Amino acid sequence: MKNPIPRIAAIHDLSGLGKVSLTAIIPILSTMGVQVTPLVTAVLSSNTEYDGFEMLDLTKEMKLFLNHWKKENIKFDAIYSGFLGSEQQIDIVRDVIDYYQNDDLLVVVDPVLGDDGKAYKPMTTGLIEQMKVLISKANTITPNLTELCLLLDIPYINTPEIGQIKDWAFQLSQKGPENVVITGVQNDQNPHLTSVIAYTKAINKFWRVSCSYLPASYPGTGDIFTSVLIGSLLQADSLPIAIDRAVQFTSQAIRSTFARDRNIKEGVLIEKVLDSLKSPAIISSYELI
Ligand code: PXL
Repeated sequence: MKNPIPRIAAIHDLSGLGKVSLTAIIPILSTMGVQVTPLVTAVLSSNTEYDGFEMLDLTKEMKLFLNHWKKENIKFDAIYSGFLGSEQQIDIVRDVIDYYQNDDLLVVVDPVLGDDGKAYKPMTTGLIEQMKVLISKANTITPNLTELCLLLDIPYINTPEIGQIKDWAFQLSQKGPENVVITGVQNDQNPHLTSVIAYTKAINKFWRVSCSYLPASYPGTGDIFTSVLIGSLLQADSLPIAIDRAVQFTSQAIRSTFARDRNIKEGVLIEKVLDSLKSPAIISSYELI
């Protein structure tokens, strides 16, 4: 039977201090009318930006929890994975995708591997190789430029030309995903703008959504962006409109936080702007490129 409201399996960690992963994903998707069923990868005292955080790894429990789910007759409309700490966890995500596969399943993989040209410390070569396999099972992926370069085995360039980025997006789509959404692209013509560049394979079209750039980098904004993107796709918005809503919401959340004297590690104040997600998409600044 069809779910009365869309249900998503969210495979992410739960961090106490600092708004990232499930503490951002659950309120955003609930506000957008989506039921989140978490498969928790780890529990942390805070996000990893804080010194001295404590962490409980749940890889072993994830397998047990998934075995329990398999005994219940549930159907997912979407699966969403983010930061994964080991090759074993990536294997489990592949198992979740294979088990719940159906013609309408939306599979979104945020291939969290690095930023600013560098892989994050815990990322091993093996984990990057496994992530390349995982993205082949996704409909939609949301890498930043660093992650795109790691997935394509190419050297990192900070501000590539738009033609180059389009070519890379196309190359990633050839590995499997229908939609490739590249986040945090600096505009090569205007340093005051930051853009998301995307490619939809089925209609062979490239999109750009831009917003003004603020000089601050908060943890969790990638999770916020991808959650709104998914909520919008599950409301049957087109990809460029879903990106537009995600860019607008993330930018509003950053703006609601930016002018305050607050520790950056705490992330952004999504509760200030959550209600804006209840309105349908307002059009819209996407461009066909
Ligand atoms: O995706 C952001 C994120 C998720 N999980 C943990 C993090 C962060 C960012 O800092 O520390 C534990």
